[in-house]
Amino acid sequence: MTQAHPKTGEEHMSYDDILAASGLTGDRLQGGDLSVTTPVDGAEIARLKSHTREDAERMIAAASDAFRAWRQVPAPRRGELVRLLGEELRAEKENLGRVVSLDCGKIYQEGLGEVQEMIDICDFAVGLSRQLYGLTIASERPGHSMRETWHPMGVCGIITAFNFPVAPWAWNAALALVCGDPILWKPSEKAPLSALAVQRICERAMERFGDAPEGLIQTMIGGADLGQALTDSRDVAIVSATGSVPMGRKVATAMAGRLGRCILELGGNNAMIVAPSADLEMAVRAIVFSAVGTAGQRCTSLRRLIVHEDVYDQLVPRLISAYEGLPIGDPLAEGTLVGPLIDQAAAEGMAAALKRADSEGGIVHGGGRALEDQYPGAAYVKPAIVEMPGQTDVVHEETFAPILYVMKYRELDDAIGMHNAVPQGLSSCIFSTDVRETEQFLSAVGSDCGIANVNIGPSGAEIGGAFGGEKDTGGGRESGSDAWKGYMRRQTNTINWSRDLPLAQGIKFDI
Ligand code: UN1
Repeated sequence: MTQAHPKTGEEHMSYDDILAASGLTGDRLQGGDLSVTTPVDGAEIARLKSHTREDAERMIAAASDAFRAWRQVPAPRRGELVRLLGEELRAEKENLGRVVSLDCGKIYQEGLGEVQEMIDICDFAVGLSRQLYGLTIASERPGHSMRETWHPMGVCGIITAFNFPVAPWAWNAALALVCGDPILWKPSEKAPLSALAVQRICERAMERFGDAPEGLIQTMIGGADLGQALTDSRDVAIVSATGSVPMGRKVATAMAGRLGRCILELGGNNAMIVAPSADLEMAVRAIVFSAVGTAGQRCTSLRRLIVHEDVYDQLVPRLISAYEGLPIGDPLAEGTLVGPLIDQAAAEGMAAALKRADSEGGIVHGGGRALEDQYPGAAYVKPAIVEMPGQTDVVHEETFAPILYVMKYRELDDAIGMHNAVPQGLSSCIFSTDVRETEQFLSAVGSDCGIANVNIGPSGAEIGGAFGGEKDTGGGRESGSDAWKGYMRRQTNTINWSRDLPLAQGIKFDI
């Protein structure tokens, strides 16, 4: 089964070979209840056996046992496991990148980028394993010291989405492992093969490591009931979930019910403000990458463009013509920039949003299905630009598809007002060469998002910064900076090294 690129006719590896190169072969892929199709052409590429709720309970118990051992392993030694994982990922970058592309339909270049994010966070976490720093704090009492210590927290459940089937797992996994927490992964049932490939890579790293406890790194395949097993169990200290706002609300509600900790990275409705002083050449490139990259299926995808009226007529026609030349097609073939949507429901969601935009006064450029004859079972679409008369209802929603709503502004304060008037708060950016404008955008009265950029698009964040956002995005932070603190428990210690017992706040209590 080889595939040819629609323009170049070039052929690439068969699906079976792609899976086999990552060790995914044989019985494991056959005879199960979960049909896995590739968005590339809609073909079934595996039938996996789903884990049951009982399996999930067993895995949680194994992870709890692993915790009792892993928390005692010195953090730099835990870092060694993550270092080996990074090495294995480097060796498997191309193979895994291809599986990611086949599994979720993103172009191979972006599949590679995702694996690179995994490698980067492993490197980051290895360094971190020697830097899980606490504080020393001045005590108000003579002969006393105070400090703050960070301890492993417990089992970390990781729920991930189809659009980034491996990198968000790695942001959580690499940190959790060095922090002393076993991990239990529930990948999207729409893209489970990447997770199986990663689990194999982890097993190799653990084998080389030597004495990793059984149950330290596990993956369970199946639907929402498995996610529920994680949120229901008091033995899962942390649940980190990436996905839709409704899914996040369910996780948050269940975790709140048992006062567990959750880290949420949910939807975005990310905007760019293009100011009159912007470098439009750069802006066009940034807009196209962030609006059509991953076929508009990133949580960080650019969805709203707020353009100053003085540059609107220069910018928008250039975008429309750039969109017309975009190579849409097989994501595994070289030269493709826009792969398929994940499934038919996603294409229907896009069509419905465009219809609503039209009825709300929008002028739609592009949109509609592509390559239907060649791939009748897949969901290829033409990315759309929609000129809107204002920020209408449909623009407030995140439609997981390549739709870019374009609106005009005159005053920066109004543009920032529009920018912040949506329920989501993940990523944002401004294109401007005026430092007053850019600093205002980054200030307390500027963007209300977790990520705010200047002269780059909203997507494609590096792993060194904390990743996440406010409002409906869920408030969690993953990846770099001090996000590791979300995977540990903080302990305040007061040590009396005097021969007296003074009480804090000067309280007298003589017996
Ligand atoms: C996601 O879409 O869930 O910033 C993650 C980015 C990538 C991660 C996206 N580094 O676009």
